[in-house]
Amino acid sequence: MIKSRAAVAFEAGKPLEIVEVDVAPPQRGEVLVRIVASGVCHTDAFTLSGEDPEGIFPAILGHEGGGIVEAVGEGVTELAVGDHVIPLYTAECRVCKFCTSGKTNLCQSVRATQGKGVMPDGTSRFSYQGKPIYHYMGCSTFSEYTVLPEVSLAKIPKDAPLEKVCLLGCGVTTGIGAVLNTAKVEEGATVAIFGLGGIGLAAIIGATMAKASRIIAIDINPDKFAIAKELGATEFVNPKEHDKPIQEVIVEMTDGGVDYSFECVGNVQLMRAALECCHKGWGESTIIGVAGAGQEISTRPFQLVTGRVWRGSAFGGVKGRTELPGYVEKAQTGEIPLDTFITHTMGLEDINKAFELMHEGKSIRSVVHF
Ligand code: NAD
Ligand code: AHE
Ligand code: ZN
Repeated sequence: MIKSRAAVAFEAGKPLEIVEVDVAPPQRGEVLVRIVASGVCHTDAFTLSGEDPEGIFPAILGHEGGGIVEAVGEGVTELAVGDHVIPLYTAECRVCKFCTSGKTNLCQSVRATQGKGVMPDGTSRFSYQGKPIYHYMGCSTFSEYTVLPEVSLAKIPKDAPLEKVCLLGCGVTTGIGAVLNTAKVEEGATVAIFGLGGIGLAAIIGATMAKASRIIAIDINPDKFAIAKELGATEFVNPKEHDKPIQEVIVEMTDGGVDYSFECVGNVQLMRAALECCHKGWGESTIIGVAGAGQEISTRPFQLVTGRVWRGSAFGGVKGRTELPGYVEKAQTGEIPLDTFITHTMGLEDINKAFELMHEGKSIRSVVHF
């Protein structure tokens, strides 16, 4: 057992508490990682709110981290002590039906136990005062030390700054990947992006990489427009400034609708608007936002009958172990400007401030340093 400073979510809706937890050694196929830094994603706040059907407490949240391998369990073959890694909430085992399908990044090798807050053997490596603390999304990066299956770690070059490339563990990769891998936006296409947090802004980068002709950035918080513009958005829409439904506004702006839209908020009404602002006959809408328990999407089936397509994207369709090193390289060359996303940094003791800043709409990404 080792001691680790961690921010524990003891109960839904309560601030995290910084305590010293016990971390058991990595078992067969597992790796102990020292987390150097972790971004705070809206999904952490979503689960903490109690809205996540898979939310389980007490747990150590966090899934956007960067760290260094501290120890490896028996049978670990591709990672060694000292390797730099990014934890993956979407594992990549390379042998399951999903990994070998060539159709999805949704590896299922550890997904069932991950969703129950435990390691593949059904137990937790974390405990506090002798009682188990659950893992979260297979990552638990709000802890100085965490344990993950080897298949849930992408090895990255040692010269990549972990306090920046940690953002590739979720938000930035998700937004870019949704545009390039899931929607496969092509040169000249028109794009609407709903929600300009870490995910939506990264989707703007993806649309810029794809050479979209118009990138319409939509948010109810106009403070987000400046960064959206810096990243390549060409038009800006605040739904609060319009009386008519936002899908009608976008359809009018684009002679019948956009080629591609992305919902990056997690609001089911907005998901409908994002679909319905797509062009008849070919427009495609990708849901990235995560909606709470019991929420459902709806639209007239006629929207689909007349050629619009509704799809979703998890981790941008990216296979983490294979593809994340390429994203890290793009960050290293400046093609993915991670600095633009990091609006705040703080020590673990101030992690609750990161949630406050997010809820107040003041941050894009807060990065917690250990
Ligand atoms: P964020 O809080 O940083 O940003 C959300 C943005 O949406 C804010 O700028 C906010 O002002 C804006 N917004 C809120 N209501 C709006 C409305 N009605 N119309 C327009 N804009 C509105 O969040 P984030 O970290 O960027 O995450 C966004 C969503 O993506 C969350 O639901 C998160 O859980 C989800 N997510 C999904 C994946 C995935 O793999 N599918 C990965 C990461 C995050
Ligand atoms: N646990 C929730 C769903 C949460 C969800 O949709 N998670 C996204 C990643 S959000 C990252 O910030 C995802 O990739 N899901 C795919 C998966 O396998 O979890 C629920 O509704 O139960
Ligand atoms: Zn996330």
